[in-house]
Amino acid sequence: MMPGRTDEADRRFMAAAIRYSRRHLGLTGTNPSVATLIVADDGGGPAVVGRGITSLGGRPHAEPQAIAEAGERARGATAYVTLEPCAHHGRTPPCAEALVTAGIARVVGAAADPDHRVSGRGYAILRKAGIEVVEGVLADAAADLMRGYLTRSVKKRPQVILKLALSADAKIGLEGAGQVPITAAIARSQVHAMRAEADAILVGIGTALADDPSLTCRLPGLEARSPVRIVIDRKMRLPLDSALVQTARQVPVLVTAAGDMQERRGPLTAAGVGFIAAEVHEDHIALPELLEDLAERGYATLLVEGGAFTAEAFLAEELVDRIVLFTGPEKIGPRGIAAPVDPDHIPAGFSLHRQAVFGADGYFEYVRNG
Ligand code: AOF
Ligand code: ZN
Repeated sequence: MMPGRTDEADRRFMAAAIRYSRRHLGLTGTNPSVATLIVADDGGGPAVVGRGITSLGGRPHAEPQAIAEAGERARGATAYVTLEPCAHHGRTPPCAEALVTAGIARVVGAAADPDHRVSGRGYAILRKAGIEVVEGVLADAAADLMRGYLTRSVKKRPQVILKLALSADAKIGLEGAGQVPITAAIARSQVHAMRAEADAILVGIGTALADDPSLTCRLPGLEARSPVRIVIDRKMRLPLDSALVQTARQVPVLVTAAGDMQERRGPLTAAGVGFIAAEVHEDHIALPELLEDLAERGYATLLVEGGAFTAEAFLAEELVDRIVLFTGPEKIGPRGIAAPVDPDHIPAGFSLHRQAVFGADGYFEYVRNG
């Protein structure tokens, strides 16, 4: 086979594996959602004979499932793995060893694994057993979907995605007007899909009071994928009759609890709300410490949905990894609340990563460089 053709086929199967890995985003706990495709050529051209994806909650891993499906056809086949196969004995035996035992001849990997128990050891086990290993195929695309896992592993905080909806004149709402519709149904369903893929959603108390949002995923069939909802609430002002509190028994709500506000906990606790003991710096909840706490709780991706004050605070402390802006076609006017960031004013250090159009609405996604 021509070398060029092999590369092309490798990229094609890896792209399919990466697309497949997206399916369990937000469902694998502290594990990344990894996919494995086993591809064999029984004479009729290469074909997928086994598929695996990290299970709900994080285990079993992807590889043993793909191997089980492939059965004997795994012998001599190529395995496409979106993350370096693990090398450690956890609750499951190392996936690298499982690939060796199954008789896989060739492993094509995408992202490297920073987990100190893996980090190069997985590939080393494979090579030692005589398996041909190609590393780093579509590594950036795979890492893009695992950014939560990678950020939590390396920085000990969740990946922070800042999402805002902007009017045509770069406003995010109107003082005292509650929720102002900015985008139409397609863009809104994209927001709900982002919620499903996140581990936690956060808003400031200003937004909770002004908009009374419920912050759940309401895509038909995906309602159960609503992640935990967090409110930064220095003075614990979240009303008992708010949509968040009223739904706290269906989808968890956590309120940042500063030490001097203990007396407000009782009624919220009775309503099913939980608390995060938070540090206060200069009368504001300290964000780096809060993020550290969220990472310890196992949250790998945090979706920050506003408002302006909260968005500015995360941006000012350089705690935002990704900015997603939805833009609507109508203007809100001079009385509107100015957006802290808009497509013409993106902070230094971010690059445009993806752009799309949903009807009359726009979608702009920026990622922090490096
Ligand atoms: C794989 N395949 O599908 C996933 C991997 O706690 P454990 O034993 O499940 O190990 C967690 C680590 O396993 C995690 O930090 C990452 O290094 C790796 N995830 N590895 O071979 C998979 N999800
Ligand atoms: Zn594994």
